[in-house]
Amino acid sequence: MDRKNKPSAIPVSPFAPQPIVDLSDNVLTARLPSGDSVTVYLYGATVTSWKTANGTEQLFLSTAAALDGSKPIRGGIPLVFPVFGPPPQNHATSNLPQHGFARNNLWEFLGKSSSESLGSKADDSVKLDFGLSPANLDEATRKKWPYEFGLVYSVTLGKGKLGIQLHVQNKGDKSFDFQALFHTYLAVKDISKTAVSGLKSSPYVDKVRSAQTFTEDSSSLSFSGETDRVYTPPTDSKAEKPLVTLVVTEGGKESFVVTRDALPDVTVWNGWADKIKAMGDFEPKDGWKRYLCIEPGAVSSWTKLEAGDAWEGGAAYESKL
Ligand code: TA6
Repeated sequence: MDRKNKPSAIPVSPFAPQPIVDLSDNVLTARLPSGDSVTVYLYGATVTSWKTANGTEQLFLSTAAALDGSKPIRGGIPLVFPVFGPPPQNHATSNLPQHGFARNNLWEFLGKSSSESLGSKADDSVKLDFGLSPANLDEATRKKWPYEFGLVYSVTLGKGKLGIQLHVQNKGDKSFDFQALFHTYLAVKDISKTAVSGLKSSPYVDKVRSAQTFTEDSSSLSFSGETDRVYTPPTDSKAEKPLVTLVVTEGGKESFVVTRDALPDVTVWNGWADKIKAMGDFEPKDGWKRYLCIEPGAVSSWTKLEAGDAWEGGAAYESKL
């Protein structure tokens, strides 16, 4: 039944402020009407900056990071694919560099889409898509990992939020195994006042203790030295919720909430003073005090992708600052 004097749909105002997206010199910047912004270098499709509406930088970027494509960018969100860490011997990835080739090759910008919002409400998010395939790799890299793959990486900037999603497609006629991880350098004011909750009861491989496996027994992990751990979901079903939501706090106050989808593992890393001193592209040298890597991934085993199949994994960071 048609009501009398039914209000007409609010037209989408052609003048509602829209996200601004700019690409020049292989650097993409996007800014919402709210002021939230993100910067992505097509080299490695590396997010190098994520700022919330008040202009606060949420990611750590070394001031000595190579931004000229000469080596992976130190900081922001480097992408790890198809192998995490130093590649194993006698494996299809053996000839690849540490953390694979996704972070040290030039991706393509595939386009943007924004969440149209009715009426005068400004667009409250914008999704940026980036692509990488063998066509983007040099011959030498293609020979080192000779598979027909297609990657689409989506970065979604929202109000106080950054979502990242990786879609992996096997476009060839033979299966391949891969690992994938987002190597996110979160900015913190002081690592000694920072803690992470949501890891309790989760097994972890501790690279600082000869890669032995332990079980996290604290509900809040704090930092007093080099930390390099790959956490996997709790095996005991009675344990706390599986490793889905992590909360980073600083001085007891929430700073980030990290959620993950189809990424069962998470690496927690801070190199501390000595490791960072030895990293030529990590500056300033006291910068170890102001970052914490929370790295969602699928890295504790290999994901096999059959010919023609696809896989997707994602994470979202919400700033509470
Ligand atoms: O994700 C942690 C880690 O594997 C650490 O062991 C450390 O090597 C870090 O990555 C940095 O690796 P990169 O190759 O970027 O120097």
